[in-house]
Amino acid sequence: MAAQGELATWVREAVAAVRVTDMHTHLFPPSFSALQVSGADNVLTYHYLIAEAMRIGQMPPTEFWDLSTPLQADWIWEQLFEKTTPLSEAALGVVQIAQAFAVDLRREKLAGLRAKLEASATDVYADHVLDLAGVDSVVMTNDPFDEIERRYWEQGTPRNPRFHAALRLDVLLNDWPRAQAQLSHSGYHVGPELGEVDMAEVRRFLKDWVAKIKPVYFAFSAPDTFAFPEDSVRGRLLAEAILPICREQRLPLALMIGVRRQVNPSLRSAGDSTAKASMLPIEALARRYPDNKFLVTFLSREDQHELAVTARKFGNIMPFGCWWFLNTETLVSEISNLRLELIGPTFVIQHSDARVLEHVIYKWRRARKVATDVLTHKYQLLQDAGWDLTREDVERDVKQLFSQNFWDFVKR
Ligand code: REL
Ligand code: ZN
Repeated sequence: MAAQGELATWVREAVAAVRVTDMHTHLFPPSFSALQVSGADNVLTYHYLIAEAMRIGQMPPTEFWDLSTPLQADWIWEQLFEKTTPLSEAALGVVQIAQAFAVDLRREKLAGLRAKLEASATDVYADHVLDLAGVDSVVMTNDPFDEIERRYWEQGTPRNPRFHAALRLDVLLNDWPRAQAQLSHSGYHVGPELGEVDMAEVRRFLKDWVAKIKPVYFAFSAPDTFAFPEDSVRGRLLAEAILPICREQRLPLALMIGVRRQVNPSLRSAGDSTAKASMLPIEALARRYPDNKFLVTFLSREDQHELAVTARKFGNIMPFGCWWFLNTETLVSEISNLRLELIGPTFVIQHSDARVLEHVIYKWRRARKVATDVLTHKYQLLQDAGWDLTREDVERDVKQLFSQNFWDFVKR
C-alpha cells in the first residue's frame, strides 16, 4: 500500500520512464530520405497549424501554397506566435519541442528553432529525438501505391530498426480505379470487374508486400459512411482478399473510421474533417471473423463510448489512441478515463500520428501528463477501497498501456 503522496510518485515515475511503442505515425527512417520529414520549417508547416493560422491571417490559400516552405513557416509563425498566444494544442506543441531543445522560443524565435532542429535527419538525430520522447520504436504508414516509397522498398533500402512497417491500404479500398491501374501496371492481372481470378491476384499482391516490408499490421482509414458487409468493391476486397490474408499471416487490421476528407479542398492536407460513424460494421467484422484481429480507432468523440462497449463484447477488438482532433488534453483525459472504466487497462492508450519527427516529443509529453493524472485518480480509488496496490502493479499496467498491449495483440 502506498503511503500518503507516494502513489502519485509511483505513477509519475512509471509513466515518465516507460519506453513507448508509437503504433501509428507518418514518420520514415532517415534512409528513406525523400520521405523523411524533420526540422523547424516542417514543424511550423504541420497541417494542424496551417488550419489554425488561416483563421488569423488574411492570406488566400492559393497564395499560401505558392510560397516556399520557409516562407510558409514564417507566415505561420507570425500568425500563431506573434499576433496571438500559442494556446492551442498544436501551437503549444511547438513551444514544447523548442523547450526540449533548450530554445527560448519567445526570445530566440523561429530562427532559434531552425538552428537547433535538423531538416535532414541522420540516424543519430532520429535516435536522439526518439530518446528525448522516450519512444522505443514507431510504426510507419507505408503506402504500396506511392511511387517514391515503392522505390525504397524495391531497392531493399536498409532502415533504422526502430521504424516498423504497416501496410496502408487506403488506395486499394477507397480508390479502386487507381489501385486497379497500378496493380495491372505492376504485373498483377486485375480487371475492373473483380472476379475470382482478380481477387486471387489482389491476394498475391498483398502477400508480396507482406514479404517485402514485413508489416506489423494492415491499415486503412474510412469515411463516416463506412459500412460492412457491403456489396461494393471495398466490401468485397475486405471479405475476399484483406481479411483472409490477415488471417493467414496472423496480422491485425487497423481500422481508422470517421474521416471526412477534403471538406475544404483549398486547405489541402488541412482540409479534412470528422463525423460520427456507425459501430455496426465493427460489430459485424468482429462477430463474423473471430479469427481476425482488429485495431480500431474512431475520429469522432461521439463514437468513443460505443467503441469501448463494443470492445467488451469482442476480444478481437483492440481500441487504440485518440486520433487527430481527439488528441487534446481534454479529450485524451475523457476517453482514457472512459476506456479504463469500461475495459480496464486493455487498450492502447495513445499513438502520436506524428508527421514530423520532432512531433513525438510534444505528443508523448502530453500523453504522459494526461495518463499520469488519469491513472493516479483511478489507483487512488482502488487504494481507498482497500486494494493493496504495489509499485510493480503500476509499472506493469503502464507498460501494457504504452506498449505491451499492442505487441501482445500483434503477436497473438
Ligand atoms: O492516418 C491518417 O489517415 C491521418 O492520421 C492523417 O491523414 C492525418 O492527416 C494526420 O496527420 C492526423 O493526425
Ligand atoms: Zn495518421
